[in-house]
Amino acid sequence: MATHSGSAEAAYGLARERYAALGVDTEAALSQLAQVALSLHCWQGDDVGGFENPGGELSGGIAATGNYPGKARNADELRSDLDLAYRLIPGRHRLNLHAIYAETGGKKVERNELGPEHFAAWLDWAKAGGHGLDFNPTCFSHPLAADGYTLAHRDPAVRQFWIEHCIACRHIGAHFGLALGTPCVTNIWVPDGSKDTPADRLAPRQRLRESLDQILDEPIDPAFNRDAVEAKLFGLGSESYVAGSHEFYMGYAVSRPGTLLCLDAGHFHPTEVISDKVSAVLLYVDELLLHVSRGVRWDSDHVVTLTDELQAIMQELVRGDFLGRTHIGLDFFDASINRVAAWTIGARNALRALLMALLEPTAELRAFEGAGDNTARLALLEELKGLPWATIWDQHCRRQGVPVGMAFLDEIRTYETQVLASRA
Ligand code: RNT
Ligand code: ZN
Repeated sequence: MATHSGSAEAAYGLARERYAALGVDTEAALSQLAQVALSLHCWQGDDVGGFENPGGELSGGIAATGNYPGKARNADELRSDLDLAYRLIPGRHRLNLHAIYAETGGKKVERNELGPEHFAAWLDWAKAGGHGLDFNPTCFSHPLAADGYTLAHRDPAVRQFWIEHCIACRHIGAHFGLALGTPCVTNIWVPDGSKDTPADRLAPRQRLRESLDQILDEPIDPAFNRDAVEAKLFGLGSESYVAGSHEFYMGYAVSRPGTLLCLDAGHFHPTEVISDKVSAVLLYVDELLLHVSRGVRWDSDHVVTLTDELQAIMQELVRGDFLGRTHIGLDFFDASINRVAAWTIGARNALRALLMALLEPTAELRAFEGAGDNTARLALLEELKGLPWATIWDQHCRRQGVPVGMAFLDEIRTYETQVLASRA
């Protein structure tokens, strides 16, 4: 054991020297990394089911495919699964809740009547575990969302219901922010769109704008709650038109100061990347919410892997000094693998990519670029990919008291046998 940790320390020492030779301080990178809180999405734990209507159908143009055993059936099981994921992810992280994860004690509570009391157990749990909370109205999987429209619906009564739901959610968010001493980001995403070519692309957008204005009318102290809006390109059943497109929400957030723009990595054309949008958008909005996800063909919700784009996103946040203006959330739902592993693998990858970015000699790269030496810029960027960043990552895991390397999977396997296997 002593020899093992001795050799780990020695490996770290050598890796640290390699980086020091490039002018990179690995200790500074590790302390910065330790301060970044990811917002883990609760909905990976139960395939976006929620507890409002057990066994209810997921709608809104999103789908979780797979039937891996052990899905959480209630909030206690979901919290237990989350606790394990947090024990396997270095650092202290937030939880991103959806309104359908309310606990109403078996009583039917309409979504426009939800209040902080329906999230009391989540709040206690967050306090005990040191997790900040973020929140989302659930404008799908509901009879009043069955025809694919909510805030942009042509029926004013349907619109009103969803407006009231979103207002209730902002209040719940503010309650979380006040209670936990860290602002809650409440993110509005609506599925509104149409399968086939609409004759009127304008009217639903006008209605969506009007609904959002009503929702955001009441000022709330940003120390407690911050509002974000999330665009999408298309979904299942909204292939031809989505009212809340990128241009729609970009314009909305810019024209309504204080509104955060949410960029979901899976909500653009397949070759369009959000890494290139960060520096453009942050010229015009104060803060960003990211839904770090991975699109594969038509689907946008695969577990985050260590792709070029994930690295590019994190590089942009570090190079632009944008970490203080960016809330990093994860958004994927894969029901074909162990769900705790999905969270753990995705979150660890996001942090690994962030570490790689923090280990970059940005000043030197910019000096090459400034001098017009693009040859050296390319050479150094490629050299960096082979540097021992994984050794620095292992050191981070050790210091943060989480498993190093594949050892995290052993803990998940044990949990699978002892806990998940008994869930019907
Ligand atoms: C859907 C959006 C949205 C959802 C969650 C469940 O396409 O990405 O963020 O994933 O609200
Ligand atoms: Zn999203």
